[in-house]
Amino acid sequence: MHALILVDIQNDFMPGGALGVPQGNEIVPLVNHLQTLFRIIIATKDWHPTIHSSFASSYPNKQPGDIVKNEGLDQILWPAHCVQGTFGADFVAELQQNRWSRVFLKGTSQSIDSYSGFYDNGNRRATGLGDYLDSKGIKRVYIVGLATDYCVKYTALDAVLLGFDTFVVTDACRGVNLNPEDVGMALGGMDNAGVKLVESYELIEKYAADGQLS
Ligand code: VGL
Ligand code: ZN
Repeated sequence: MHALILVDIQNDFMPGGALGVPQGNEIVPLVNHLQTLFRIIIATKDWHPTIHSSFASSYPNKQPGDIVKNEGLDQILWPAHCVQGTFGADFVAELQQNRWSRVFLKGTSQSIDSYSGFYDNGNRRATGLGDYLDSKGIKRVYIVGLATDYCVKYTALDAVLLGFDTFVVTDACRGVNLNPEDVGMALGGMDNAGVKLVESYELIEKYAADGQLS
């Protein structure tokens, strides 16, 4: 069995949002099309408390982009984003949501961030996504969403570590690129770790030929 995982396709990650990902909006129609190829679709949602250790605004005299030590980990500081219950945290309205099996929340603990959809950045607490996939007999995951160089990357790396056959659909992702080479580095790192990088046309053609993706 295979599943499609939609990572953090939320208003604050759209251009103009609090943590706008350049061209992040462009993936939405493609992600909607890819959803039609899957029976099991799971979404992750960045869901932070108002004061969160990843927000520059939570510290005196810190700016987005600064790095602090938090619980022994390097934490990049971001503008406040995806605050629980706000419009910015909502899924993008154009995203089809009616066929999703489950939504997993991440970044909900004030004291530690969570880029991966599976675990927080200190690997301390699981979101439940891994157990859920196991309970459904999922062996292969296809990952799309935002952002390539953060949450997509760490979700994919954890998926490999957990033993899933892991694909990232590169044209259905966009990155932040704080540095212009970040997305390229993230893709290289995923490739090295055993993530399979594919483009959406490969899935669409395979589905048209076989009627299934596995
Ligand atoms: C993300 C930075 C902070 C992401 C979430 O979804 O990639 N990036 N929070
Ligand atoms: Zn976040």
